[in-house]
Amino acid sequence: MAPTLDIGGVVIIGGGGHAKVVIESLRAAGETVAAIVDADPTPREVLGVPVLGDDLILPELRGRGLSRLFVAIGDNRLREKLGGKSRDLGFALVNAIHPSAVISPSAKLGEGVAVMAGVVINADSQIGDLAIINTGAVVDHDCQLGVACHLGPASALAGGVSIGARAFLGVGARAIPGVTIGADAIVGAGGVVARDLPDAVLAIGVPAKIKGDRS
Ligand code: JB2
Repeated sequence: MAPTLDIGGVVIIGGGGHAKVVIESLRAAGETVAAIVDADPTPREVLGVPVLGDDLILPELRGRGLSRLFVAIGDNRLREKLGGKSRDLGFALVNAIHPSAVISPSAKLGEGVAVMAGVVINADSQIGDLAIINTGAVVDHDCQLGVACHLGPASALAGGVSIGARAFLGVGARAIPGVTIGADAIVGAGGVVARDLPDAVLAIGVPAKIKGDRS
């Protein structure tokens, strides 16, 4: 365990690729990142942030006064689970919002949300807790995004789109106005959702067609 920790700094869960982008977004927003916990507790640094151990050290970190945390895990279900566990331990889930993102003042963001560089979120859209709005994604007006969903880089939602919990849109995927994408659905890279998708399906192509059932 490092001898000194910035107790105002953010604890990051996960030390992989997603964590790198999150760390740089937090720093760009003026935050300090104090420590990482990772399932692989091998002592190391990720972008200069020490990996202090695995999730078992979270209570100790909380006891040392660290109270702000971000779950930087790309897997939607695991991120949702770890977000709940962190709250149970008394951590507050902070948002990681890159300063280059343009977010409407009427949009509402939950907690533990990642909004990466170049994102646009327009009027009256609502983003659920632990969602990832990845680099360059666009969320037009009046969209509703569920808990722990993930919009991949350069994906785009037209106005009034609803996305269920833990759904994932791959890089460059798009959705036309007003469609609903069910919970746990996956839209493959570049896919265009032109009609509603039920829960837990895999849809690919232009227009996106259902190719699998994930339930
Ligand atoms: O339960 C866990 C756990 N499970 C895996 N607790 C903690 N504390 N850490 C966990 N991990 C760790 O998450 C792994 O040991 C690994 O270090 C990290 C996942 O790293 P990886 O680079 O494989 O995935 P990622 O989640 O950082 O990034 C994925 O999602 C992003 C959104 C990738 O698909 C990226 O390409 C994508 N941009």
